[in-house]
Amino acid sequence: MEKKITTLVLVHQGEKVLLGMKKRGFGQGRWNGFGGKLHEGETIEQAAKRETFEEAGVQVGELEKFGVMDFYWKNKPEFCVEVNVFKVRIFAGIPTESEEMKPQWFDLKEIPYKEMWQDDTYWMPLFLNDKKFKGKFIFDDSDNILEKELNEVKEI
Ligand code: 6OG
Repeated sequence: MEKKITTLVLVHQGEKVLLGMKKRGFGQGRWNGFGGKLHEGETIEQAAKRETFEEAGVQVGELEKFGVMDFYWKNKPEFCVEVNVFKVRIFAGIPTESEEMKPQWFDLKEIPYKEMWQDDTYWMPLFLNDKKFKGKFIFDDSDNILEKELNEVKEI
């Protein structure tokens, strides 16, 4: 099994959430939080902060871990992406476009789910209501969900 460990950071302040349009690579053309793979020797938290700075130009304060999910693709059974989801409420700097991401604030009532990964539709409402979760999703070739498992948990 080839497991890719990744991070995902969403800045959530009151009625707004900061998302970025992914301009290249995995998930291109979708709005998402900021994040990516770990560099050698990094903890998950260090990688989460570094990626958010590289992709959106903001320095984040405390990271709160909200979820862990495993993603699989039916035609690639030996491959898994683990996404560690963090919430950030405080940051320094001005969200700035990078080569990888174009950041934009969204009102919680206007989250662009149609232009996001399908799994976001399920876990984002929990996340925005401060609920923690664990999940597993299986996708087809076109990134449509074939199977899902998502549970609210007390502790991650
Ligand atoms: P790079 O491999 O480009 O980082 N990611 C996902 N995010 C959501 N919301 N749903 C998924 O469902 C995802 N799969 C991966 C993790 C990839 C970034 O995309 C996230 C990373 O932040 C399949 O470095």
